[in-house]
Order: sequence, then C-alpha cells, then structure tokens
Amino acid sequence: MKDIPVADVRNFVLVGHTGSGKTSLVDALLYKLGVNDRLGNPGDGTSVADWTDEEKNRKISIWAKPFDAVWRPKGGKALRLVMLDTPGYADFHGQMVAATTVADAALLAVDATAGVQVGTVRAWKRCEALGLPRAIAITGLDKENADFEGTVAAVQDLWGARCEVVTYPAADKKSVLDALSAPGGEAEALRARLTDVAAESSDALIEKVLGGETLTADELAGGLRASVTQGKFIPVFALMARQSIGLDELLGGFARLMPSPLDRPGKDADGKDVNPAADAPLVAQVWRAINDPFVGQLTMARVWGGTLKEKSEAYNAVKEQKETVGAVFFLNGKKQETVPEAQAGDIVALAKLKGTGLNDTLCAPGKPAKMAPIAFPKPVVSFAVTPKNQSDDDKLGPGLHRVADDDPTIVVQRNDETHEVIISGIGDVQIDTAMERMKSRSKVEVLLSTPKVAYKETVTAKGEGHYKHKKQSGGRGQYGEVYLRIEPMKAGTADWFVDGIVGTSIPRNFLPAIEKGLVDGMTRGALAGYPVVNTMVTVYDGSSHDVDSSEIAFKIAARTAFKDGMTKARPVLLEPIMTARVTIPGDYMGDCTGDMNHRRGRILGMESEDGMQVIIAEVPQSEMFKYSSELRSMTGGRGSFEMEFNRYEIVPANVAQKIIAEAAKHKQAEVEE
Ligand SMILES: Nc1nc2c(ncn2[C@@H]2O[C@H](COP(=O)(O)OP(=O)(O)OP(=O)(O)O)[C@@H](O)[C@H]2O)c(=O)[nH]1
Ligand SMILES: [Mg+2]
Repeated sequence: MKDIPVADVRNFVLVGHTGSGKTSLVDALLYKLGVNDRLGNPGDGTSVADWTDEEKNRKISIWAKPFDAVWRPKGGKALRLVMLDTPGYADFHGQMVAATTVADAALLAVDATAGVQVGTVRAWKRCEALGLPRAIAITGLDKENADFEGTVAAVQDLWGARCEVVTYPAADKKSVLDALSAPGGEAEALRARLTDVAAESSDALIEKVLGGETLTADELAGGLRASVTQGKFIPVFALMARQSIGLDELLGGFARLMPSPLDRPGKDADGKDVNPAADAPLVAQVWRAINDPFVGQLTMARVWGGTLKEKSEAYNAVKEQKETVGAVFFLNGKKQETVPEAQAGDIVALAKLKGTGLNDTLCAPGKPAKMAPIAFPKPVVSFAVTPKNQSDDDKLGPGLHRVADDDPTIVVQRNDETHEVIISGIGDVQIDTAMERMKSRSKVEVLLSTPKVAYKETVTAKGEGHYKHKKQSGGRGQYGEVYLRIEPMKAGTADWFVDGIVGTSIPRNFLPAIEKGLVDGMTRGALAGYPVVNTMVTVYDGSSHDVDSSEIAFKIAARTAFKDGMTKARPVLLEPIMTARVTIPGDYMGDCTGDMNHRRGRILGMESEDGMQVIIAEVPQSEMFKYSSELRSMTGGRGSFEMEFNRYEIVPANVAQKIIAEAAKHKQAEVEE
C-alpha cells in the first residue's frame, strides 16, 4: 500500500459484549469500501467476516481476525483501515486479549438497546490495562427501543466526561450527524465541549481559547487527536451498521481523531519504543498462528516498525534462529491478497514459516528485538476426553494437539496419575467448538467427562507391618518373610526406604526385590488404591529359606507387609487444594461466599478491585470442575475466576468415606470382570 503513507493508516480493534454489532460493522465497512460486493450479516450466516463454519453455525465470532480496506472520500485524503474483529463471547476472551495487544486503538461497541454489559466492561478493562486509546460506537440505533442519549449517559456515568459524543443520530433516525461540522444548536453545544477538550491537550491551544479565539478545524482535530492518544478523550460515535448509516461519519472521525501507527509506537519487551519508520529495522510480532484445512498454515504478525518484505530473510529473536519469509498476505475473511511488503500498523499473514509461531518476534538480521509475549488467560475448565470409538485412540492425541495449536487458551495434558487425557480451557462452549472442529478436521468424535481427581494417600502415625509368604506346592516352594515399620515422612525427603536389618535374617541380595515390592505397594495404597506419598518404610527383620527364598517371594512379602503396616498407620486420603481468585460485583458477595462454603472452600481474604469484589479462597479441586458455568449463572455472567494448584491436604473423614467406598466398588467390579 505504498500510495498511502503510514500516517494515514488507522489500525484498531473492535471489542465489546457478544452481539453488540462488531462484526456487522466490519461487514458494513467492507461492503461500503468495495472489499465485498454484498452486505453480509452475521445474524443469518452470510457474514463475510464471520466466515468459518463454526462461526456461521453459532452466529457469533470465535476468532480474532484482521481486515484491510481503503476509504477514498471525495475530495479528501485516502485512509487505510486495518481492523481487528474480536469475539465478545466470554469463552473466546483469549482472542480479544491477543488482538488488543497488536492494535493502536480500540473501538468499543455498545448496543443502544442493551447498554453496557459484562463483555463491555471486560473489554474496557483490557483496554485500560494496555493504555489503549479508544473510541466508543453506540450501535444498533435503527432498532426499536434504541436509546442513544441513555446509552451515552450510562457510558459517561461509568467512565466519565472524557467520553464525549462526536457523531449522533438525526431526530428522524435516518442519518447520523457529525458534531464537528453539522449546523444547529446541538452540534454547537457539542463543539463547545469538544473545544475545551482539545484546548487541554496543549498550552498553545489553551491560551488561544482563553484569549477568546476560535480554534481552526485542524487545530480542533489535532488537539482532540492528541487527547485521544493520551487517553484523555474518548470519542463516541453513533452507528446503524445494518442500514449502512453513520459509516462516513465514523471514518471521517477516525481520520481526524484516532492515532496512526506513528503516534503510538509499540514498546518492546524492555519497554523501549520501536521505531515505526519504514526504513527502521523490522520488528513484527506474531499474535496468532493457525493451521486450518482451508487456509493452510498461517502466521499472523503485526508490523511495529521497518518493512516486512516478501521473499526475504528475517531473524526470529525469540527462537534465536533465521526465518525465511515467503509470501506476505493481507487477509479479508476468506480472501487473501499478496502484497510485496508491509509496514508499521499492518497486520499480515505469512504462509509456511518454518520455525516461527505464536509470541515470536521477527526482526531484521543483526538487529534483534523482542516484543513481550502475550499473557493469555489461564484455563479454568477441564474435561477428561475419550474417543467415542476405541479404534480412534491413535487419532485422539494428534487431533487434540492440532486444536490446541490454534487456540493458545486450550491446554491438552495427560494426567499421569489418573491416566486421563485432560482438555482445559476458558469455557464449555469453547471446548465444545474445539471438539466439533476436531471432528470435522481429524474425524475423531469424543466423549467429555468430569476429570478424575488425583487423590493420594499417606499415613499419620507409626504402624507395624508383617507378612510371611510361604507356598509349598510340590517341587521348589516360595518363602520370604518381612517385618517393617511405616511412618510419616516430610514431603521432599528422598530416602523413603530404610534398611534396618540387623544380622543376616534377610540376605542382602533380596533388598532390591523388597524395594520393588514396596514401590508396588505405594503405587496403589491400602485405602483406595491411590499413590502413597510422604511415607517412610523401615524394613528391620524377616526370615529366609536356603532353597525356597526367591526375589519374587520377597517382593510379594514386602508388598503385603506394606499394606498391612499402612492400614495400622492411620492412613488418610489427600486431595488437591486450589487457590481461587473470584471476581464478582459486590451485590453477589453473599451468594458467592455461601457457595464457596458449600464447596468446602476456605475464604482467605477479600479485596476490591476496579469496582468489583475479589474473593480469595482455598478450595478442593474436586468441587471446582463445574465452577465456571455455575459462577456465570450465579452472577449473570459478571463473575470470573482464576485458580491454580496450591497443595495437597487431608480429605475430611465424611468425604473420604465416600471416595473409599467408590474405590471399593470399582475394585469389586474389576475383580468380577
Ligand atoms: N437492527 C440492527 N441489527 C444489528 C445491527 N448490528 C448488528 N445487528 C444484529 O445483531 C446481531 C449480532 O451482531 P454481530 O455483529 O454478530 O455482533 P458481534 O458484536 O460481532 O457479536 P460477537 O461476535 O458474538 O461478539 C446480528 O443478528 C446482527 O444482524 C444494527 O446496526 N442494526
Ligand atoms: Mg462478531
């Protein structure tokens, strides 16, 4: 896009609650700017932006996607738009996190019938965290019950007078007017307010205004734009995207008010500004990588500085290796357009990179630079996955990994203790769509179930164990006798097996066999068959037989003596305890703490954060598998949480009884099989 200078590029990300009209706005702009020859609608599956099958089926966006278009207003300068559409649905929050990282500004969509919603606040917070300059789009103004003034008032109530209207619907709702140019009292009043905002951006403008002079249109726009970039002013736009009304006014506003890639250079991992100039060294950040059967392997990068040329050599500063860049594309939904080069502000797709993936930085050879990796939200829901048909066992692993490769908020792990394959993510819908994707790509259908808890067993007292293994069945018999003592041991102690044998009651050469028997015993504890931890075993006596003693006999004797000793050493079950941070609006405090108590949670503290309440609690993992959806329904979608493993703790006796009974039932079933 050599004909359009970087100063006339506007790179922005669309964020907001699900259904607030972000994708509809993208469709409307792509149609208006001639990228598409029809007006797509995400609501009926005809969107050009929500083009993947899963998005068409569910009628929501699932992926963050870049779009590229040029606006050539009559008699004005051309403006290039680099737009990133993001999903508003909570489960796909990670996509919004990635896209906001690589945008110069955000356009926050607020539906004029629904107002500020959970997803609106989530997006706002993300923008605040990044210090991202932003604008607000009040959408759906053609809908019955749309309330422009009320929605603006709600926005200002939350985020202050720095949110100010720059375009507004005409009384007949058939057009949208621009406050900077429209005649009439309403526009004049807005202009007076905007003049004050603009004046505050620089001393020169303040003096001019205080001196009673009027600002020129350029001064006004320049002052407002500086304020937007500094986060002091948030222009509010009126839109009826389905009717293609308000688009010119939005574009005009973006040209005048929103920052270009030169106004807000990226910062590298050390906090240093990246030089955005085209002749500066290349710095391009990978924010998404996909391997799609339709589009193939694509790596999406944002150029922060320098020029990314097709068929060139680059250096991957994160992996510390060379990378060959082949074709460079601009994406518009399904459409890919190759371009010879890209510059600051551009979001490009690179095909078939050899060693470059998500969170890598491509830079000029000899000029290494790294952008900070994107901090994705951590998984909070987990399911055990099994193939529906056992014959698909081989396909399961590769299928799951492909799905996880595309979505950095999905983690697939094998739990070595429960022997289950676990898929974790942000929400049930995300996991469901991922499994549908796997079905269509890898032809594997799966069953999802609640994961097993990796319980452990330990002892809380000393216990004596004894077993004599003696068999005489003609020919050579089997003989081995072991006395041992079991006691609790501090976590992390290496030497759990103590040889306390005095004299020659057990010949030394049988010690390895005894140790094997003990390891066997500890793999499946005496209580409910879970691994035994933090337990010390001292073998101190026994007896052997010259002919009949063998390794296998001592192994069996040790294993059985261990079980015997363990039952006498007051064994207990241990369960994983998580630390959870639950963020909720204050109104739900009582419900949520009550619910935590039901889950055997211990509340450690509460704090307030950005107008929300945060509950910090320790809670058993077994009580938290369905928490994500239960918290959402408890709080009308406004609550969220994070949690991580903290430690193992003794399971209370009443709960332990059930787990032990359950294990006994399973064992019985195994025996009968
Ligand atoms: N009448 C009217 N309907 C609209 C307008 N904008 C969007 N809609 C409808 O609202 C629904 C949701 O719109 P989307 O554009 O998919 O919303 P979104 O913000 O992209 O939603 P997510 O992708 O889930 O975050 C669709 O059925 C649209 O047709 C509008 O300006 N007017
Ligand atoms: Mg959408």
